[in-house]
Amino acid sequence: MDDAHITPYIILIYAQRIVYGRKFEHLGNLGISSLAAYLEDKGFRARAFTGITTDAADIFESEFQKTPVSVAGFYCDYDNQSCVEEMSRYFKNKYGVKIIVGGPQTINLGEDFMKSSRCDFMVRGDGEAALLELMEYISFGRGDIEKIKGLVYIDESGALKLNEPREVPDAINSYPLPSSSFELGNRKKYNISVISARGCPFRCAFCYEGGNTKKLRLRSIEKVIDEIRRGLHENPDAKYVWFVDDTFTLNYPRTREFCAALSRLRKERHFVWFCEGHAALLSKNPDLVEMMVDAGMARMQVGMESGCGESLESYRKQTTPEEIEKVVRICRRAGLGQLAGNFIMGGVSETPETLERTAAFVEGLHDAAPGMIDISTTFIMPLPNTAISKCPRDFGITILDPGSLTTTEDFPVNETDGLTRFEISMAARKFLSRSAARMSKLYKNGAVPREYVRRHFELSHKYGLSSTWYRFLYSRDPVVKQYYEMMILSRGVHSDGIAPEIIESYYPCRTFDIAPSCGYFKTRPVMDESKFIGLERELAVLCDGKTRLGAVMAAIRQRHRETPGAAENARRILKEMEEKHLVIFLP
Ligand code: B12
Ligand code: SF4
Repeated sequence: MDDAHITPYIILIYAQRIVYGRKFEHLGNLGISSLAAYLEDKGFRARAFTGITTDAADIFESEFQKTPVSVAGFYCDYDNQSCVEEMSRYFKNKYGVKIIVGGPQTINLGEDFMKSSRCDFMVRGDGEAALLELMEYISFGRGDIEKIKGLVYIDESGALKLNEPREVPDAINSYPLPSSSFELGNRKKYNISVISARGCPFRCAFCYEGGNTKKLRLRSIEKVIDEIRRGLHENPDAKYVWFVDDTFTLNYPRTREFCAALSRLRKERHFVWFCEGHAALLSKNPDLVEMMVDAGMARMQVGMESGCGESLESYRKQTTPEEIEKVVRICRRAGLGQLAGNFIMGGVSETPETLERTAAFVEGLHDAAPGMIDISTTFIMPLPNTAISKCPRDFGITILDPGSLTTTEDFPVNETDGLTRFEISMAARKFLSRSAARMSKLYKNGAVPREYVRRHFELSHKYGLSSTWYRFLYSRDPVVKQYYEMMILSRGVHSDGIAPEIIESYYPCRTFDIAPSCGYFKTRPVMDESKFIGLERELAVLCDGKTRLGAVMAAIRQRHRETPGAAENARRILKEMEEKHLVIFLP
């Protein structure tokens, strides 16, 4: 085929390095998949790839061998900047393609990055229109490079050119829907990410959006629902929709309308969803949380950041510890499965005293809603244009590694006037251990309702949503694990949920290995003479999941016909075993 007839082809890449302590978090990158859909709609060939660096290099190579690729585009954020720099250089040297770098971190990149990465262009801000104009220019020589807004490049004289910035586009509703058909890699998707609005009206001092977003732009609910429907259709294994909006709950009437639309869609195809909420708004609208839970919200994240009111104020978080606590109680009442809360370690004027207050605050949150809250920590990231990166001293912070080259999320890049980097790093570890100790105590004391334990097993098994409660407590207890897995996978039930007239037709089934040497958890009985005795031992053997309760009881009555009350005793013991998760009833 004549070159003139070959459709220009761009591969857009979001690549992460896999470093110590990190697993690849597969959440499709909407930035590049939206761009791929946009360019395809305009007649270009465009594909998006999200994955680890080595896979990205292999995919590019294999595509390049099949079809001439003229452009490689990279998504660049704070974290993958150095890998974009290297990949860009490598691709340029090996394939000679044009290289374009976009994504949030580009506003911080200039001449040094362009020269070392050998990239040809950088695009700042929303990329749709700029990338289209640039592709037209690169592929067909159309347009004027100096007039492409938001573009950064090095001109023929070797000088860095910063074109006029592009206005934030409002017309996001007219963008075509992203589609898996424009993605490379053939990976099965278990979740779908969707954005229902771009931008955030808040101005939090540590957050990229807080420093850079100019305005909130809402997409039509109809369009978002169409996108989810398409995503679910294209990915039959996906059961979890992740709204990546900065704050999903900003507009009360819209959120309400959204919930109604999501409930309707869930009747066509079952799924659960996640979103980010703002504590100030949620604390004033408890009914909103109820509506969201009813519409399938299984997990929500609320930016908690600190347990100290004055720190939240310095962060301009526009919320208080009291409001956060109120939201926790609201979520509990509404029956939310998982509430994620993130806390900044080594943030504004952090000292051992502020850390202590935040740790005590978290314990209080766990007490208010045992089994519901997933706590995580983060360090300060000097993201471009944020209040903290511009004036760290105003926050009692000193940035020691602005390029983030000495951290992989285990170590901060800053110190505070009260804490060194090592102290902050250790403080995060201690903070999480203390939260875990409180979780463990609540669990062992029976404060976590069984329904919550069951729900966390269900969220993990059916939707891939494993909470810290599930990972570090429930699933580590072999008996509990077996019990709830049988509940979820084999429709096992607790006898309280069975009508008395039919209970004898159910099959009681033990949830542990009968071998004496199996060596259970310290708290769990092993099947030897000393620990499992009398009727309990007999029941453990009889409850094999193959014999109906009626027959089990008949056997007990027969064996103990000389002992008055043996059957009642056996029923009581069976109930106790059930409470210890040692027996479950199967239909
Ligand atoms: C979903 C999400 C994630 C997901 C998926 C990653 C992703 N980027 O999609 C996960 C959970 C993996 C993630 C992780 C991280 N994230 Co994140 N994440 C987001 C979030 C909430 C949504 C992203 C999104 O879909 N946006 C919507 C799309 C349409 O916009 P966009 O991505 O910006 O893309 C547009 C432009 O940037 C541009 N563009 C993008 N790529 C390209 C490429 C080319 C060639 C061109 C021309 C243009 C272009 O055009 C796109 C369309 O208009 C954003 C916040 C936000 N509102 O964007 C934070 C955000 C991107 N994350 C951020 C950060 C800091 C991180 C972490 C470093 C946090 C951490 N410590 O773990 C990690 C880094 C990765 C890692 N270590 O795994 C920061 C980035 C700031 C920065 N300067 O880099 C943001 C902005 C959050 C914030 N407010 O601070 N994140
Ligand atoms: S932390 Fe959340 S609420 Fe604050 S500016 Fe960032 S996205 Fe908006």
